[in-house]
Amino acid sequence: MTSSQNEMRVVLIGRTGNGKSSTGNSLLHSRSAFHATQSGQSITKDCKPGRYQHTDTYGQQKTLTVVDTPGFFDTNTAITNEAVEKKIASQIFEMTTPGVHAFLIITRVGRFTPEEKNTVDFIRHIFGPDAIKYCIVVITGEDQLEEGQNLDEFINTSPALRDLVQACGNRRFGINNKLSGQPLERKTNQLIEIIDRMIRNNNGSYYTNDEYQRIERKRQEEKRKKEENERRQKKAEEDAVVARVPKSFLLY
Ligand SMILES: Nc1nc2c(ncn2[C@@H]2O[C@H](COP(=O)(O)OP(=O)(O)O)[C@@H](O)[C@H]2O)c(=O)[nH]1
Ligand SMILES: [Mg+2]
Repeated sequence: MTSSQNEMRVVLIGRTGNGKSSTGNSLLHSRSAFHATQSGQSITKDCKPGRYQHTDTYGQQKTLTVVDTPGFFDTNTAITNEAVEKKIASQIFEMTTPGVHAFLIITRVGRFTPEEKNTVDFIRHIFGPDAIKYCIVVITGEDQLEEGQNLDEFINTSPALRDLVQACGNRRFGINNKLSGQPLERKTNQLIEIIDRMIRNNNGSYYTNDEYQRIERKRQEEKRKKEENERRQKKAEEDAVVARVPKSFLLY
């Protein structure tokens, strides 16, 4: 098993207030890894990673990295500006190198707006056309579904949401982040299983592109230079010790 199979890197994307930070906390078994807020205001303009050691039903461990993002796709805010978009994209690249296993498009029961359908275009624009194969629509506020309504019935009430789910290969998941303990754990385990299944359908691999490969090459080059410097420094120190030893000693 390669180390990449022991890792799962997930990015949360969606409008502010849709439940990104809450879903991130649920996945990380934490209440405070990310700051969730009632106000619907975007708190930070930076991405943030969180980590959790996940054990699956077979006892296999993997490091789950979740990257929370600011409201990438908020309308009418400065965040949609090209420069900010680029900055957030570069943070996502840095935090998920060498690639992303899953983009979770977070939407919310009762809050879905038709413009959110454009999220897939943003993802294509930033990450490339194939990134869509790594997307799952996660609908938070499952507790707010109407009495007797299931998730698919809810999805079918909005043609735009149905289109979004279809664009994501019908991969969708409902979650209530207000749950806690075992019921919440069952939910997050199900979500991780869906991600695992998607990874298997994507030839067991994560999404990567030229930008990731450039960052990875840069990292490898920096690592090589650091090791080379350490080697040089060690050699210089050893030479200095030898130089300090009286010559007569070295003869014997
Ligand atoms: N009822 C309910 N509220 C939720 C759920 N998920 C998130 N929230 C609430 O929705 C609000 C916005 O959530 P937050 O995670 O900050 O959204 P973000 O802006 O996308 O990061 C907070 O008050 C959360 O407590 C959910 O599944 N059910
Ligand atoms: Mg948030």
